[in-house]
Amino acid sequence: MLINKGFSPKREQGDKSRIPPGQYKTDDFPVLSLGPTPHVDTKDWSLRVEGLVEKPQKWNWDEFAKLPHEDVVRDIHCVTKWSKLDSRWRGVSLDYIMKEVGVKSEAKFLIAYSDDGYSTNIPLEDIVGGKAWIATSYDESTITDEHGGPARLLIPHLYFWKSAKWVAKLEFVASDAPGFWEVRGYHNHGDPWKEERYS
Ligand SMILES: Nc1nc2c(c(=O)[nH]1)N[C@H]1C(S)=C(S)[C@@H](COP(=O)(O)O)O[C@H]1N2
Ligand SMILES: [Mo]
Repeated sequence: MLINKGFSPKREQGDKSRIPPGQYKTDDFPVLSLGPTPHVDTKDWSLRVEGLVEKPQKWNWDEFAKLPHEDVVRDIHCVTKWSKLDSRWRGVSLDYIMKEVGVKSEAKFLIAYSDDGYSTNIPLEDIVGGKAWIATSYDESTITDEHGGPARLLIPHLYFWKSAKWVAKLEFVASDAPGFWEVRGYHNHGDPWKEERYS
């Protein structure tokens, strides 16, 4: 039997209040991908930011590494019902990226595109104000291929399918356009506290 050194009744109570309805707590980090895991080398990776922006940008890995990174510790929640508390990431905030490119006032949604053909849509109010990052590290190491390395979107307050792995392009648009899972019956928004699982 495993003895959890950190166990205390109080702590367990606190954890419970952090698990959204219908979810269970796991200490694993399950992998959920559409297809085979791509390997995206840092020398081939870039992030393009375009659409309704004043100054479209394309950062390669070395350029992106120079942008201000923040440490982020957040709970994450997958629609397949696992929740993982205090996951530790490092990344560049979408607030910073949006300021750099000058997102126009007509823009209302972000569509994120990945190297495996995946996409997902997020309203801007869910990415501004310290809610979303382009993560380049997990648990103090580089992000592994299966978890979306070298860089993935991280939007911890929404179900984890919104956190696009192997992210390659961010497009700011005026009208919403459902992404890969959203056209296949997943909820358009995906708030775990409201159990916005399927539409
Ligand atoms: N590019 C891409 N991003 C993706 C996926 C995918 O298949 N491709 N799967 C999504 C789904 S459904 C989930 S639950 C999470 C899983 O992330 P993980 O494998 O790191 O746990 O990634 C999301 N991001
Ligand atoms: Mo998922």
